[in-house]
Order: sequence, then structure tokens, then C-alpha cells
Amino acid sequence: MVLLRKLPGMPGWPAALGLRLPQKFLFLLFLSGLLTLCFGALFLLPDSSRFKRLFLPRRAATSASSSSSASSSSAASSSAGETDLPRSPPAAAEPRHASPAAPRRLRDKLRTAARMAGPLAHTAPGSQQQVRDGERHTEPATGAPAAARQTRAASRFDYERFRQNLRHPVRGRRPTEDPETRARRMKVKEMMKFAWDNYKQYALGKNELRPLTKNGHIGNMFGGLRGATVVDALDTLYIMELEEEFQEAKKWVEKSFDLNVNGEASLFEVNIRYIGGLLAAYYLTGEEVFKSKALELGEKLLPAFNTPTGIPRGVINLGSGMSWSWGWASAGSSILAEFGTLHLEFLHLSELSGNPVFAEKVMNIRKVLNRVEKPQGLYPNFLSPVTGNWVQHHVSIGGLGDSFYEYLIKSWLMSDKKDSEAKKMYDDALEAIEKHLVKKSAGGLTYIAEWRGGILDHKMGHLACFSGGMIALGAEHAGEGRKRHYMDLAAEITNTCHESYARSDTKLGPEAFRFDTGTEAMATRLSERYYILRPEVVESYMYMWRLTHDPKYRQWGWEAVKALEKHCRVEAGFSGIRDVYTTTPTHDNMQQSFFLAETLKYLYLLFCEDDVLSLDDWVFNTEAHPLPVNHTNFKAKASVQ
Ligand code: DMJ
Repeated sequence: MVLLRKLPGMPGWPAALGLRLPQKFLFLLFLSGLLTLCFGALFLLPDSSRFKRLFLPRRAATSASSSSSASSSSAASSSAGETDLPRSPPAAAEPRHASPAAPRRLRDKLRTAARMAGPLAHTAPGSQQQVRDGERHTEPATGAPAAARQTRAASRFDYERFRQNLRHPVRGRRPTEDPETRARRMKVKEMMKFAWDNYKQYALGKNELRPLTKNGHIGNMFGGLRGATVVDALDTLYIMELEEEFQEAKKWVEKSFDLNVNGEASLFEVNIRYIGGLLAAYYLTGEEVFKSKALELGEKLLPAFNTPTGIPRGVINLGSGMSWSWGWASAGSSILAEFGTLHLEFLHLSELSGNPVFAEKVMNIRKVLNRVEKPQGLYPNFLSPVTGNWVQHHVSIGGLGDSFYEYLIKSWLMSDKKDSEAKKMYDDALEAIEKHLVKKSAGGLTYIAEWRGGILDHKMGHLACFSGGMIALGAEHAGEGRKRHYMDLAAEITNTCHESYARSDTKLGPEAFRFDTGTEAMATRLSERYYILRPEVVESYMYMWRLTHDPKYRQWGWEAVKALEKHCRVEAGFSGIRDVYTTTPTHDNMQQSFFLAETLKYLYLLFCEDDVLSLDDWVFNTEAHPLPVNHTNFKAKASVQ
């Protein structure tokens, strides 16, 4: 109206245009229509929330903004002052393909899809702030892909409720303990610090440290992803209360962990190390950056499942999404231990994202496995992703098969003992393994042989030594009269694996040991004499200790610590050795990331009280990353948007 006021010495606008009265009214009508249009257009601009706040009372503005943009992370609870709020990254406010200016129909469709994706353990957007330990955690801009942002927008995992429902404090209650145990634990912590400090100094951002040449190693397993040691080490650093080092690792993930890579990755390795490591770091700390990176990476793995059966192929290009089978796997097959070791992580990806697609993928794998006939009840290691049939009849509880069995029993435990299908599959598989593969040597050592189309290979790999711990874990819940039996079997296998260490000159175990040609629990081939800092034997010590409290397991663990110090510790980190049967072994110049993720973590836990990462609350993925048990009340207390 100011524009229409007559200024001294100037004719009014309509008059200046020489308009008559009816024309003046028409002109005014037109002008007010124009103004209304301009005002309305503000609401269609890409980020209209700022303008809405100018014109609407704050409360209404907040709800308008959250409903129109489906933005999740920073919306206010109505009573909170705006300046207290963590900010949501602008990029995460809306699915990439639908700006607020997109046609209403499209926006409605996306919103409905996102709502349907929400599972149980979630709260409505904006219903809580991430406040913990007096600290406020905001969600960083991650450039997450559309579907991740869409599903995150649909529902929020309630981290505070999850923590409240844990039965034990994550790092335990620190009761009084004997000084020797404490000193041993502190020694392992010192080893971890040494391994991390050297990695940080010489190889930060590379995948692994080469401790002799003092540089980094990238390798070709992770499709261009970097920092495998950082991600693998996060939860161990946290559990050991190496706070400064944990912050260094976290900072690297925030600032330098780039997921926009274009290379060939092992689906299995990316899942167990990166996704497992990030998920565990999130559950332990509540830091959103770990969750969003895990979800973003999880999505990049999905194209590997686009096969006629839904059984994923082993290799995927993280940039293009193209996938194929390993060249060495017979007839384009997929490997049991690879496609069978996704279940735990993928269920958590669905839990955290609200997107059921991850869970659907792994449930379908189970369906295919249940359909196919098992020779003598055994699961061969190679399956065609095209036909869903076995390609070769090689069965092993070591390499190529191992963690498939581990994930069956752990799926059941992680479901708070509800996933009875997984338990049955585990029970049946173990029964067949015991019947066909478990043998006793002339010297009385129990071992698990490998099976090639009905013919036994009397060899056990270091990898197979995880099975002592697994069988003990499952024995706890075996049917009537079976518990004692399985605990004995677990103890015997763990003892055999210990023998493979005790019979070497270094007191470290070889990559594989045999029970034929008169030898027992020793490598007979030059190519099997190496030790690459593997965890499986100390992993079984840790479970056996927790489940029996027989002090010999702590003793055996301490023997391993001393051997690692003596033969694997070099000037700038820890290295594998080429021959365990000489007291002056040469080094392989590699500090494997699983040494920090697993070997040192299990050794540390061996000298902790049982409530540190209690088995009541956590299952360890096959890379020793702890994932929480889904306690009933944890789900029941959650709300769905
Ligand atoms: C780890 O990456 C995992 O434990 C995996 O399941 C097999 N082996 C290595 C360590 O030996």
C-alpha cells in the first residue's frame, strides 16, 4: 500500500496512468492478486522453512517443516528452545529425487514408502535429542544416498532406550580383582596402543600397517575403501578406554572415510570389517556418524544380491554396483562362509534404517539354503547363485565354511533366542558335523576334519579353531542332556588348538595342522607353517573362560601374549611370521587389521570380568565386533512413527 500512497508533487500511480474509478478498482484487484501469488510462492521455494518461520508461530513452523520435508534429525520437541537444537544437515532433509517443490503425488508416495519401511525400535523424528554423558551429538552431513536418507527420515532408532535396556554397563562395573589379572589386562592394552600408534604414525588412512618397512598397505579386498584398521580398531579402542586414540580414529572416520569409491570389493570382508566395525562403534557410543556410514555402505552392497536366486556374488564394484563371483570359485559359485556371514549385520542395518530390504535379503539366503538338499545333512562350501544348487561337495568348518555356522547360532542368540529356525539349522548342522567330521587322533586329540565328496582330509585349519568357542556358546542352550556333551566337545577342540600352539617352537600355531602320517596337531607342509596374527584360538579361550571359569584358559591366553611379544612384536608394530617352527622366524611385514579387531580384543576380554561386553547383551560378529542382543523389552518400549 505504501507504493500507492500519493507523494507530494507527484500524481498517484493509478492517476498518473490516467485511470478511471472502475479501472482503478480493477488495477487494485490485480495488484493484490499478484501480491498473494508472490507470498504463496515462498512456500514452494527449495528450503521454505526459513520463510515459514517468519510468518508462522514457531511451533506451527516446526511441525510444518518436519511434515513437509520428512526431515528427521533436528526437529524440536515443542518445548525446546530453537538455539538448543542440533541441526540437521540440509542434504538429509529430503529424498534426493524429490525436492519439496516436487509434485505432491510423488512426495506422498515417497513418504508412504518411508513410513512402511519402519520396524520396531524407532521413535518419531524429533522426539528426542541425542544427549548423552552431558554431551550433545549432532548428525553430521554425510551425503548419504537417497534411500538411506529416505529410510532414516521415516523413523529413528531410539539409542537412549536401547542403552537403558542393556543388562550390564558396556565396560563393566570394575569390581575388585586380583593384581595379576589386572596386570595382564594392562599388558594387552599396552599392545593395542602400540599397534595403533604405529599404524597411526606410518599408515593412517591405508588399510594396514607394514611394520618392517614402516608404510601402509592398501590391498585389493576393500574396493578402494581405506582405513580398514581404523574401522576395525574403533570398538577395541573404546572398550580398552584408550580415549584419545578412539577420538583419533573417530575423527578419521568423520573427516577422511570416503565411501564414494570405485573398485572391486569382497562383499564378505566389507561387511564383517567395515559394516560390523561401524555398527559396533555406533552401538557402543551413540555417535551418529558411525550409523550413517554403515547404512550408506550397506546400500552399496545391495546390488550383489541381484542374481536369479538372490544368493549374492562374492565380489562387487562399490561404484558401479556390478558384481561377479571370485575367479577361483568353481563354476561361478558363491562361497558358503561369505553369503552365510551377512545375517547379523544386515538385521542391524534394517533395525537402524527402518528399511526391511537388508533383512529380506538375508532371510532369502536362508530360504534358499533350507530348500536345497544337504548331502548327509552337511553344507558344502560352494553354491551356484544362478541355480541355487551345490557346485562342489567340499565341506569344512574352517576356511570357506566357518562363519556360516557361527552366524546360525549367533542369529538365534542375537534374536534373544526367538529365531528358532536359525537354532534348528545350527543344531542339525552340528549334529551332521559331529557324525561325519569329528574324529579322535591316535594320541587322543579331538579334531574336525574336512570332507571332500565323502572322503576325509585329516586336517584342521587355524580358522577352524573358532569352533571351540562356538560349540561352547551353543552348548549352553543345547537340549536335555546335550549341554555336558557339547561342553566337553568344545573343551576338547580348544585343547587340540592349544596343542597346535604348544607343539611349535614359537608357541604360536600354524595356518593348518594335520593328523595323518604320524603327526598330530602340527603342520606337515612348508606352505602351512605361517602365523598371521589370527584370533581364532584365543577367541575360543575367551569363550571357554567365560563359560567355565577354568583358569587354564587364562593361562593359555597369557602364553599367547608372551609368544606374540617375543616373535611378532617388531620396532614399529606387530607382524605375522613365516614359520612357527623356528625360534628365529622371519616376518611377513603385515599387521593385519583383525589383530586389532579380534586378537587383542579377545585377549583383553579374557582378562576382564564377565560383565565387560557381557554375553547377555552382545554377540560378536565374526570380526569380533559386538552387536547387541535384541532384548524383548528393547523392542516393546520402542515406538513406530
Ligand atoms: C577374520 O577376518 C574373521 O575372523 C573371519 O571370519 C575369518 N578370519 C579372519 C581372521 O583370521
